[in-house]
Amino acid sequence: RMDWTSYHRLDDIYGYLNYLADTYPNIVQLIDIGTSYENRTLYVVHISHPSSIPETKPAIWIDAGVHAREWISPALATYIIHQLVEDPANEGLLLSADWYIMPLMNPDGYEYSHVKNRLWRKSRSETGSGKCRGVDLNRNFGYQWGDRGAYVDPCAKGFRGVKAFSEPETIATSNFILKKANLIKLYLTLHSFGQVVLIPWGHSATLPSDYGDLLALAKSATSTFQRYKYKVVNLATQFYRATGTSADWAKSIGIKYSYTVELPTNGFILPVSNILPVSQDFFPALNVFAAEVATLH
Ligand code: 0X9
Ligand code: ZN
Repeated sequence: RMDWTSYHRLDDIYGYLNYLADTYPNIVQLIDIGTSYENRTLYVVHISHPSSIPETKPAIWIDAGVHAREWISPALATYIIHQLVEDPANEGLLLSADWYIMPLMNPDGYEYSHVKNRLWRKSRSETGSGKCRGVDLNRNFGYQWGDRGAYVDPCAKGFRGVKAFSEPETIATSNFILKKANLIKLYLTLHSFGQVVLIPWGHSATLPSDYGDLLALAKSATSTFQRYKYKVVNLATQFYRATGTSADWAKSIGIKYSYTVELPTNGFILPVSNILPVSQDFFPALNVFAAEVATLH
């Protein structure tokens, strides 16, 4: 039904999500949370144990495909969905937590990167009369929006949009997360590239008061990796400052553990032979994350 030996088009990915929801209705719920600028459905896959009483467990949110060209990100997200749903060996992960996984936050940009411009980053919305399209969805979230590392120029790769949450993709995502905010204990956003786990804040060099907890959990999670070595660093002081990012917003609404993951290796165009190794290497970290959120409840 799906494989991790090639990068799939949006229709394939959405077909697979629908197949899972039809085949495993007691585990998978496919939630339509809105539509993109070009009217594509925005899906969140809710995965829970069949014996779970709804909305009682701590939840883990994972999003992917925020930036169109970072194809390894949705590929890993679909791999995680596959493992959680289709491999009974991972039942424990469903007992520890509920999972909300959004494999493609930016479906319009993803399709555009397949058919027109492989290195497209942003969404595809049109702003005013200018000829440049697209908003950087990772500069459009409504916390400390519109400051450092986020651009006013619609032609910039880091264009922040005309206001916070100006884009249908960021509004739909944030509204959904807000509805579940009391349950979601871990926010993970998958990007590429760099092999690094990034800890808030990204907008300012101040560290959150529980920075030590975030650092410890990230170190413990990345210690499961066998093949690729990841660093764990603070965004603003050890990476680069940026405002309006989804991970800062998630932290700001009270989700304790909020991380941006930059997947391997050293370019946006990652050969298909890497998809499975990157995914298999990453998956065991979820055991560490799930075990921690289970204690927060
Ligand atoms: O710039 C981004 O949005 C992310 N990197 S990427 O190459 N995937 O585009 C990193 C965002 C991390 N946040 C901050 N630096 N504040
Ligand atoms: Zn990115």
